Amino acid sequence: MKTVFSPRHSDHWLRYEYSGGQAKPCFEKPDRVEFVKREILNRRLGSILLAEEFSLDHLCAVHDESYIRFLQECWAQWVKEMNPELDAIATVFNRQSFADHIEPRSIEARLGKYSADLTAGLGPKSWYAIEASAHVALSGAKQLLGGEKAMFSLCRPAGHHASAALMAGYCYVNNAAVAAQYCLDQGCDRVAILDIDYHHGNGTQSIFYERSEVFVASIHADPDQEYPFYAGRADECGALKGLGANLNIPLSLGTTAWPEYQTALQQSMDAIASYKPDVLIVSLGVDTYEEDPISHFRLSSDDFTKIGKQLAALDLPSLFVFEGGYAVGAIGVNTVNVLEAYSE
Ligand code: SP5
Ligand code: ZN
Repeated sequence: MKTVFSPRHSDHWLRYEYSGGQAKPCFEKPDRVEFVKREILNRRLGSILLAEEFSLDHLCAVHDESYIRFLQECWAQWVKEMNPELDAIATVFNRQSFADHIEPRSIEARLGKYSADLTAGLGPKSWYAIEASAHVALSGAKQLLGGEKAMFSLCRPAGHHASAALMAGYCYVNNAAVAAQYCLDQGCDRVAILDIDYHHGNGTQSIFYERSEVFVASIHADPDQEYPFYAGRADECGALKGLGANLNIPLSLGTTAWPEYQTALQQSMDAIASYKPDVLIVSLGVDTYEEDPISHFRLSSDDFTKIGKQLAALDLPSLFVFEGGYAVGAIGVNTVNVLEAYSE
């Protein structure tokens, strides 16, 4: 299978991430995708293509225009009003609705309007990486619709925590959602998204929650115990026209190993098969790995091979979009283990 990549990912890096009341070195760092790329070359998974350029309209098809404008303008305004030596990050949040219709003037207020947490800041050139990551996803979708059986979009930054007008959890533009909407715009009737990142794909869920043309399934750590905490429960099934088109399978932290995971995977695949999508988009995070530094599932490297084999049995045109995974030593092996089932 072919991979799409953009070297522009390295334009995005932050000085710190905040958790447990502390500023720490970032788990989400540029190395991550370089390790994956190296493993793709070593194992000869297939050729690596550079992302094509696409119009911003494809991003605005799932995100508010004002939010995309904010992402583009943020750094320049941060430099004028705040400290150019530090990451642009929110310190105040809009949790009341009085100002919802207002585009705030100050960068502090804009950051707060468009952030859900402290783990999505922006650096000097972050926007270029964010835009390129969406282009990586769009290029993969374009190749898929052009007749490829399966594609891998090696996106960074990740996307699945980003909703229509909120950045969160290392995510800015929802790459999988942008790709799904592109497939619909190009003539697909139904798209399924399967999110197998350790964390619930709350951004993806929220974008498609009231729509029937995109079925969203997610297998993830129980939000009673894990980020993103405020979404991902089994009783969230979609609303209005989207009722029945959202499936959450939360699993317990600490105890989830292959037997439990395999059952959940099969359950999500059965639901996807009966939805009969034209294409499948897999939000592929490998932070379900037993040695992941911020996660608590117990999948081994061999288990990722089993995931790939099981998914391939769906026999759907499939676009893999890269999301999380922070055990950099094994991130390449685990990712390629999933994808290998699709190599010719
Ligand atoms: C794309 C993706 O995987 N985003 C994940 C965002 C997770 N953010 C919350 C992380 C909380 C980490 N707690 C760390 C405890 C380390 N001992
Ligand atoms: Zn994750």
